[in-house]
Amino acid sequence: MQRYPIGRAALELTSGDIVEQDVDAIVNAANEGLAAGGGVCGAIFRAAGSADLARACRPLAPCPTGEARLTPGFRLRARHVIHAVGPVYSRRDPEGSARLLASAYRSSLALAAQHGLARVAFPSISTGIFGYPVAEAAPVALAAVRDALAGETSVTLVRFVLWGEQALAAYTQAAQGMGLVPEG
Ligand code: AR6
Repeated sequence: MQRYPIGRAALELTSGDIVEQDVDAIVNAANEGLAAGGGVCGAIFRAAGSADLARACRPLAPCPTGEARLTPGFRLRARHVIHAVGPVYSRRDPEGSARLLASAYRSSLALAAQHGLARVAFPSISTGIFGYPVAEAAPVALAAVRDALAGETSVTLVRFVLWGEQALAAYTQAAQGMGLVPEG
């Protein structure tokens, strides 16, 4: 696990399963319909209780790409789930994809701040079923988080919980590339 101070907050990069995180909110890599899907979304629905989470999501849909919605966490350790919709990666429009991906992270952290939440865990949004290359997504994700943590916010911890060592390596390299210096 790597920990980077940013203003009065911290950014952590770790590998593991986001479903198990004991934080105020875990972020779901959602779809615009806020329906149960595969990947991290399927795992979150199963662990929270699919029927409860689906019932909470229904009135909040649709959630346009780049936006986020908050629900309770039900049976999860986390009290809340922030459902963020990243883009399906477009090879023809990587800049547009990056704008929407940054917006998904920004919207998630704005929602966390609106609700006074302190500790938020993210997966690597869009880099599974939505096909965003992780090496391209990592610097976009980290820059959006760094900018949000540098502003006025209740959020004191953002933890990326990455699925596998390859994703962790991509995010660690992106953090280095941005000049973030790990603690200790
Ligand atoms: N904990 C942390 N990360 C995980 C976990 C987990 N338990 N499981 C998978 N990942 P994806 P997307 C990683 O496909 O690309 C769904 O059907 C995974 O390795 O979950 O944003 C939704 O409903 C990858 O790096 O999300 C949408 O329709 C990352 O999480 C669509 O898929 C994101 O992969 C969203 O696709």
